[in-house]
Amino acid sequence: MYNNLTPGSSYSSGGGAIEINNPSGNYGSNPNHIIRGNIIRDIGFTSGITKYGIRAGTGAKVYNNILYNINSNYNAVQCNDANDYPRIIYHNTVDAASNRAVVNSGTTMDSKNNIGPATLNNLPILPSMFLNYASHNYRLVANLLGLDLRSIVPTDFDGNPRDATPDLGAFEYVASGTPTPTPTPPTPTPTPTATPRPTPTPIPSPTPTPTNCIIPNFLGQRINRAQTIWRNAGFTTQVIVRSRRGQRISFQSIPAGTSASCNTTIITVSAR
Ligand SMILES: [Ca+2]
Repeated sequence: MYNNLTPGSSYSSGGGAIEINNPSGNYGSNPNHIIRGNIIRDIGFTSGITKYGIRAGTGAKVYNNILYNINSNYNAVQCNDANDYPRIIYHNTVDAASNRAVVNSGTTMDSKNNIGPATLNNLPILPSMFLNYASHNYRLVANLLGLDLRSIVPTDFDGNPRDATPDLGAFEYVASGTPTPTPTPPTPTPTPTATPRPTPTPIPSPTPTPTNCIIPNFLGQRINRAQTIWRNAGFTTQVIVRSRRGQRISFQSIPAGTSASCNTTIITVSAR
């Protein structure tokens, strides 16, 4: 029995909205009933009547079913009646208190990869597991790793294949939809560029600036002062003096006011 929507009903008191009866234990071999891909919801309370979501009264595989809004007086999945054949309860999403999600009463039950029960290989339900818990969209927002039961449950409620790491509940997590944003790689710290060491500019040897001095006026000066006058003007060379009898200089070989090298200029003065 599969792909049914079963709101608010029950076979009878002690039965389920989906009911596997076991009339007098008459099965000669495991009937292996299959209950998959159903939505069972909105089972209300009726005083004096027991109503389950799914009741497995004999051998059955119950998987990829969704159950919610089952009145808190009732168990969502109930395994009871004769302990004849195993009840395989895999990959159901049971939105109910964990102690009422999948309940076994004296049968050989194998319960794994269900969301709902707080038992080994199952997980109690949390609203944060789902795309929209409030509106009963129980598709997963992330992987919810379970056991690999693909030999029995190869696909999920939507028909998507169970991957190599099957997820708990009726839905395999499918990462289509909104892609996980690729984290922006951190901006690499730039390798500091080596500051080139400046090539030292060679300090030019100073070109000796020829120092010039101004030729002084010797005319009318005493001949014996010629060297002093020359030196006072800044020249370092020796004045050539030609004197006859006169005491006063009447001739100089370079006119006064001429600019000339202080260190190399040779001047001749004479008196008559
Ligand atoms: Ca998976």
